Amino acid sequence: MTEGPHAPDLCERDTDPFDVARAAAGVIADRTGEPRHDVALVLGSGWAQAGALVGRTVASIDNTDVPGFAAAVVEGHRGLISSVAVADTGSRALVFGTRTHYYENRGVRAVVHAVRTAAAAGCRTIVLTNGCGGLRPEWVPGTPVLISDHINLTAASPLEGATFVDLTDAYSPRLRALALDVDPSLEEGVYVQFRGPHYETPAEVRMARVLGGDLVGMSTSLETIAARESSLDVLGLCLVTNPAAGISPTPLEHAEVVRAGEAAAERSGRLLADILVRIAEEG
Ligand code: 8IG
Repeated sequence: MTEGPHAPDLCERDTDPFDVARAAAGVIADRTGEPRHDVALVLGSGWAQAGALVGRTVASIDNTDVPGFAAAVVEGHRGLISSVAVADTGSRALVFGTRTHYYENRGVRAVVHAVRTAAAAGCRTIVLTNGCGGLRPEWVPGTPVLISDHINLTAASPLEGATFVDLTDAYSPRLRALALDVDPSLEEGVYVQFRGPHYETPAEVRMARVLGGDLVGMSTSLETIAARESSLDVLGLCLVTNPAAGISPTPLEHAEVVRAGEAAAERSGRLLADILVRIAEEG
């Protein structure tokens, strides 16, 4: 990789995405003054406020200054990569304020670039958060749910060539136990990644249920696959922001969802902060 930060060519067939990730990690190290980070955090819909509670932000870099990253497209997402000191643990978190979704058509490499950059920056653990639809009626908007496993319905993979990665326990049982220790009332569920960007039909939601799903969304699964390829331990955290299509008898009002998300921000923020402290303490 000799290209500058504005010409990463992540999509070029001849480009090694891991070279771009190493270049990105180099820029992050230079710009944050931190040669290595310990844990990575990807903030999905509904988690931005929660992310602010994680610790003291030491440095923030615009995505567009880092090789392979593009500006955020989803409104309400910030295209910032931040270096955050986790409480007084001495642990440094690399916080991605936004993600690239598969439906953006930038290619799967772009979708998992943050994950590979986190690994290249020294992270051993990644916390992937998202906003999603819930398949269980009791999960009212604002309910945080741990991902226990996933079903990838994108028909895509971030792995290229004959790269066989085991996905048994892809969502670290150790980290799930740690999260449950922080908050014993947390629920767990199977996350189903659809391609999007449209939401599901009620028939597709019923299908997801039959398949064993509990949550529907448009992210996370492909990132988890890439994280396992790079030997990162994964914790997946969903914020149910709406009942999936056809689950609620009445169409949900957007204002209600927003209120529920705001009401949940304090709980999800504290949860995230406490989990990162425990990860810092226990590795
Ligand atoms: I926020 O109901 C959010 N993201 N696929 N379905 C899918 N993605 C989502 C949903 C949902 N809610």
